[in-house]
This record gives sequence, C-alpha cells and structure tokens, in this order.
Amino acid sequence: MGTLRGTGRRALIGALTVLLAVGVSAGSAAAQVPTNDDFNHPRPVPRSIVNGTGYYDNIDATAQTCEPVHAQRRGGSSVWFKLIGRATRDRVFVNTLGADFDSLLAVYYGGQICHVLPIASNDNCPGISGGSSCLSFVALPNTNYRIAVDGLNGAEGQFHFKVRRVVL
Ligand SMILES: [Ca+2]
Ligand SMILES: [Ca+2]
Repeated sequence: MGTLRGTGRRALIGALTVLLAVGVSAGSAAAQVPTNDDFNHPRPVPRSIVNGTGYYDNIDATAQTCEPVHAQRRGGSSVWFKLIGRATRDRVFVNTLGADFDSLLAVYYGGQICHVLPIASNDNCPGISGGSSCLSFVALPNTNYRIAVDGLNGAEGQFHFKVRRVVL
C-alpha cells in the first residue's frame, strides 16, 4: 500500500511540474518536445563514453505507433538513446537513479521500432525508493542498442541517464 501511496504522490508532483513548465513557457515559444522523443532520432551515447552521466527530460514526449510496452508497464512519454557499440564485449549498466518521476527503462536491438528485439528492462530498481530504474545487459562487440526511458502511466520529469560499460 505504501507503494501505491508513493506512486500517487509522485504523480501529483509530476502534474505540478508540468503545470510549472507550462507557466514558465507561457508567452514564449511553444514548449520544446525532447529531440530524442522518436525512436529514429535517439540521442547517441558514443563509444568513447565508458562511464558517463547526462541530465535529460521526457517532458512532452510521446508514444509512437508500434512502440513496445517498456518493462511490461503502461508508459506514454518515452525518449530514446542509442548506445554505440565498442569493439569489446561489455556488460553495460544503465540507470535513471534520482529521476523526479516514476521511470521505466528498456533496451532493444534493431533499427525499426516495429521489429525490435527486447534485451532487458526494469521498472523499479530494487531497494531504491522513488520508482527509478536500473538494469544491466551484455552488449555484443560492434553492436548498437536502443534504450528507452519512459514514464509510468505517462509520467514526465527530469532524470540522470547513467551508463557504465565493463569489458567482459
Ligand atoms: Ca517517444
Ligand atoms: Ca519505475
């Protein structure tokens, strides 16, 4: 029950965040949809990134036709990253710890959203409150992967996207 109560609270905070964002942007140009909203326009994670963190948001992001259901949960506000493969076989650790909304995280192989192969996914990182996500998977040499960060039931907000690669 504590989980449900926590989720509701986060949803309310998410709603307030959206209202604030709308208020701030009123009178200026229309709010910007994240540039990595679509599967075909992912934010690249270059092969030079072995241990890196970026700060992003999924505010006003949308779901696409054919989009997989990430982590077996209803989403609706996904953004995409493209992990560029290295020459080595790596274990890749990805997380959104500290996100200010209840995130979903999922990794896929394939270049067409209607025909991707699920590799790994996570809703809530074990032992962490707040609904942030974490996972790891084995990345094959010279192979690219798409990684989705979505919000549970369309939740939106800001998140750290952390990637760490360890050679196997
Ligand atoms: Ca999207
Ligand atoms: Ca979650």
